[in-house]
Amino acid sequence: MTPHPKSVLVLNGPNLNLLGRREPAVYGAQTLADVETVCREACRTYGFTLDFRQSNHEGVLIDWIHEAGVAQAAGMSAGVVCNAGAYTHTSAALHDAIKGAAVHLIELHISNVHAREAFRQHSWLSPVAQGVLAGFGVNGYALAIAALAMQPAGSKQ
Ligand code: CA2
Repeated sequence: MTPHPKSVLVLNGPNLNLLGRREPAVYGAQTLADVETVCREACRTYGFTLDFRQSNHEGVLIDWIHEAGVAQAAGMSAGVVCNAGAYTHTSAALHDAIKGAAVHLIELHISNVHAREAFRQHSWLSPVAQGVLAGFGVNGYALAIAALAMQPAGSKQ
């Protein structure tokens, strides 16, 4: 019997709905709809289904991470790709949610946060993420989905 395809949840945090409309020198000209297309293609390549979401609200992102933990425990989710936007640098609550839900989560940034202002160089997510990708533009989302595809089944990495 063919196994049910696993889903990948791609979470986008505050202000990412503005992508492509402001600050193209930092974030490029592609919109969030273009990012969704990049993710959809990558998911098709690896046989995942895509669940693509954006919220400007911390609590909503936390609820979605809890949901992903339940889906992962049921064997239905390959993991989460999360661009938490500026909450990356401020949110102990997101740190606790990722840890509590025990999700495979890849932290993603479009820009190279380490080459920018000092406040962007601390992340509350990195200590509880499986890995971190930054500075590859919107193609970083495809790289993150590839990384989820390469993790061994049942891996706790
Ligand atoms: O590089 C990234 O992907 C960031 O996560 C983007 C966040 C920023 O706070 C992080 O330090 C790095 C900002 C997302 C807001 O995106 C905008 C896009 C266009 C115009 C204004 C904001």
